[in-house]
Amino acid sequence: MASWKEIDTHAKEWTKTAGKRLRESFKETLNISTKSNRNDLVTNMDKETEEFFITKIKENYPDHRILGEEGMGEGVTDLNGIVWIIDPIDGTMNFIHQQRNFAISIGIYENGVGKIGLIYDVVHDELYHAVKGQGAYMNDVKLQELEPVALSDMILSLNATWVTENKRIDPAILSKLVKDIRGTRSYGSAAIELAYTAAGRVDGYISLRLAPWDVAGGAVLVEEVGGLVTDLRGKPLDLVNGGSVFACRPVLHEEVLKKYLADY
Ligand code: 2AM
Ligand code: CA
Ligand code: CA
Ligand code: CA
Repeated sequence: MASWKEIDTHAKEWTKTAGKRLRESFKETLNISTKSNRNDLVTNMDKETEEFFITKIKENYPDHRILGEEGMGEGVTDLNGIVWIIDPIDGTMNFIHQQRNFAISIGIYENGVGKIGLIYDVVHDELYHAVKGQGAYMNDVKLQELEPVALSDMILSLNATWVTENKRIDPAILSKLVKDIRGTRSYGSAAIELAYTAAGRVDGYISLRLAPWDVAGGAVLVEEVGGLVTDLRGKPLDLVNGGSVFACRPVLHEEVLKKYLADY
């Protein structure tokens, strides 16, 4: 069996190569189509990037399985064995409209346990990276263990959707939290928001609707620096079906769950 060190080296190398290709694609014309609705976008580069990873993984690790957003891997319905959970471009709307604030996100899991997390902020050339039990890094800089902060000092990454009328949560619940903390930020890429949580640039991240590939890489990063990643009820993430996500510094995670999300 391949060593984790080798898998890790490959994953980093392929991510850098795919990122370079994405930067180069800025000078080409994008082919954009919609998925479930007019704001749910996908481009030829999302598909090309996912295909690139699938080809590399199959060539090198034929027994590994792949769960990717664009569905070019096989239909994965459990996390048995080694599974690469891949979002080729997280933040496609940003990729199209801003040419920044998007990332390649990869989580490599063994029997449901996150072993490697990689989030590559392609335009800033920032590779957030963790191997379980070996620390987390942004490029070559080691990320510090997350310390608790006071709720009144909290900066929360959150999409405004969740404090307006929506199908998933009573907006009163999160607006109360938003009023009590220092401030909110919204980057439009779950992967970047989770990487920022791991790096301590924000203190937490909440979303009511995420897919496995949005969080698989970020969860490994955040947990490696002592943060907590659960759903909004404090339960473990469902990395096959997706759902809500609350990633946060220690202690503060529990406080927010108890004081604000008990009624959710
Ligand atoms: P994407 O760009 O890969 O689609 C935007 O707020 C964040 O939510 C991005 O991480 C985006 O990922 C993700 N997202 C967009 N539509 C989604 C959907 N229908 N279900 C889950 N996540 C979604
Ligand atoms: Ca998408
Ligand atoms: Ca995504
Ligand atoms: Ca995507």
